[in-house]
Amino acid sequence: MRIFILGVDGYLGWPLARYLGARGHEVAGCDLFLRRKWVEEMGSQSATPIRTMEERLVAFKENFGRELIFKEGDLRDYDFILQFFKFFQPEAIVHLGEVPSAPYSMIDVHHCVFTQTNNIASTLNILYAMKEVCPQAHLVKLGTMGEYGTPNIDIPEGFFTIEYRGRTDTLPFPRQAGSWYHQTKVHDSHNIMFACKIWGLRSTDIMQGVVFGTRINEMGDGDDDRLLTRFDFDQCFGTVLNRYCAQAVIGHPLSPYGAGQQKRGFLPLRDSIQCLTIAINNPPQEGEYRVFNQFEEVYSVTQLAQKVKKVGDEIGLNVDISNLENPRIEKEEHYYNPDHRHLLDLGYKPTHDVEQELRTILEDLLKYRSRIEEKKEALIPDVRWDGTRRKSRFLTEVRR
Ligand code: USQ
Repeated sequence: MRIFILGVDGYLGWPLARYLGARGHEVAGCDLFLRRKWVEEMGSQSATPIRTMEERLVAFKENFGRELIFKEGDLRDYDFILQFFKFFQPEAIVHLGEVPSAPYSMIDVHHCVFTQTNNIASTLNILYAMKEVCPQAHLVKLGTMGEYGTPNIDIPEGFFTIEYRGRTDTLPFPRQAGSWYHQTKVHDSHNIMFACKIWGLRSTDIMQGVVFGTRINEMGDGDDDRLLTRFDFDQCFGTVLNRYCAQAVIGHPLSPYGAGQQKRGFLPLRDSIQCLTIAINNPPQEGEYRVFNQFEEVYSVTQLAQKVKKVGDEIGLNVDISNLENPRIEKEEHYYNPDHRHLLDLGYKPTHDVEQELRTILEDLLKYRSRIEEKKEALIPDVRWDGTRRKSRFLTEVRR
């Protein structure tokens, strides 16, 4: 299949390209390398020493015996997307090319407006380019479980049937996002659903939980360092469990925020790549907009801190947990019960052994301990949802 990955230089994009390349697919991708710049703006770096795209492309060819067709470009530039689609004629398009960080979007008005315009405009450009060039292609769009928020009822996969004043309909489940970033994904979902309805496009909107991990099940892992994906731990681009692992290897206490009973769906990186591939291999019908809730299991952030402590202590790290004042405005104790059947029905085999996964991450990160140590200040969270405090470095202009 000809598969186009938008955001191919990222945490998910790069391993997905490898996974698909190793399975004989023709892969093309684009990126503007903004993630590298944003992490630098946060005073941080990837714990894993990632290579330049030039080096990655050489390693890709050597490992998988085929080229990854790559172009640097901006998804806000309609003509760039249009020309690349015309050239490559994709059958599946995986859109991972958005700002992925809630805290980054909450820094100030500039970061908020940048996140919203970047994410929403990119998706609209992709939808229009699909309509013009490849209306039969399948858009796999990365959304987030955070679109739903934390309602006091079960969460279905996208839609639910509701009776109101004696009448019944199947409607999108209410979205109650918890950051400007999460709101962008809500807006994208509405725009994609509308494009499917009016133009007959087909799309899978992935409500993904929080991803963690350093590896996927693929050749090159551990053997060829040039194929490593990034691993962020700073307050904006490090997800909670990855941050815990980075904290554990440098002897920094793990940092559940507030009461620490916030629950989320979590999944290892290898499961995320497996699930995206399942979605690609099972496209929806023409005009169909469908939603997959993509996670392995629900945990509270305290349960996960305890798991990291257990595994860390077993390998001699002597891990402490120290709850921090919560910089976010969010429920710290709540009901959380989202469905996640669609991917299992299509053959998703979850990695249930989270502790083994954590052991692998910690062992991988121990090799790069000095890189985390060097940027450990970036672990400290001071982007607050109420906007009251921020370090002077965030006053710099948003990098574009
Ligand atoms: N948290 C802590 N301690 C930390 C960092 C975070 O307790 O050191 C808490 C947060 O307050 C939150 C939870 O952990 O309650 C998750 O935070 P996170 O930073 O891991 O994840 P989030 O901001 O929700 O965003 C991440 C990804 C985003 C994706 C989302 C999926 O960055 O791209 O959309 O996970 S979900 O959380 O299901 O919406």
